[in-house]
Amino acid sequence: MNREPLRRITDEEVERYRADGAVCLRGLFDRDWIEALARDIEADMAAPGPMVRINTPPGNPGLFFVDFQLWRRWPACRDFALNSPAAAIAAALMGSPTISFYHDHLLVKEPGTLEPTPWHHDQPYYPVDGDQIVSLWLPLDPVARETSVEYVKGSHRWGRWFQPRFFKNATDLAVSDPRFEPVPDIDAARDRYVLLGWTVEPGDCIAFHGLTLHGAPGNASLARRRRAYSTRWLGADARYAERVGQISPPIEGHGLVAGDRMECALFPRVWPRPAA
Ligand SMILES: O=C(O)CCC(=O)C(=O)O
Repeated sequence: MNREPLRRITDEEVERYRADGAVCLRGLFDRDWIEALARDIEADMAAPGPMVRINTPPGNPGLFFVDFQLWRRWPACRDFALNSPAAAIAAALMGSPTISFYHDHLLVKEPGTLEPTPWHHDQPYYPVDGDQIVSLWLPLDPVARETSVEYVKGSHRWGRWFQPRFFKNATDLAVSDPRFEPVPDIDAARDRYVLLGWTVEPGDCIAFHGLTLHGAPGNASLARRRRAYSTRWLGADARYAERVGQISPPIEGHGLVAGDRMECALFPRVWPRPAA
């Protein structure tokens, strides 16, 4: 498995991440990563963790399966968090001297799944303030543009925070913040926004900022699964922030207090690489 990205992250990619809030990065992870992660994902779906969510109502076709914190339970996911090229990619995109691993999020849409991923952005779900928060969305299957996640270009720079919602039924999480406002209905006005989205292959990843609005359709393909392993990475400016109410994922036991750097056993520093 490659420990460093298979190629250098270009200045143009860094600029796209910073200006657009989302960038597709091609060909950074070798097949061994994809196969090892795919094995862990099958194991997790057979024996999910305590935060699992099934977003498909009984009787609907397909399955929209979501789980978190696989890295705490499965070896390849743990290796990915601690030793994969992802930390170097996050550091390059955010220009941060240090990176800590925050959490992972598995999203599987089996063939024929109807349920969309509602439009949202991630940071309001988290007890994290700061600008250096990036997700790497890693597909384990080829994903066509029409099945892939879409991003509202530049929305990470709107200075707006939207109310977090459960993916299932798009109901609000019980968390409030004076900054929160309802998520705009992007689908009702798609021509008012520039929407970014890509056809992707295993080995690619899409990097997006914690405040970039994104959403995805169901998986209309009847032949292809859509498995994605999405991981969150924090830079040096990220700080623990107390939130009143429900956060997601509900990671407890870290011992951090407001204003702390997001670095502890549960959010390990992974960049620079610890000396061997
Ligand atoms: O895979 C999806 O449908 C959505 C991904 C997502 O919301 C995320 O990675 O934050």
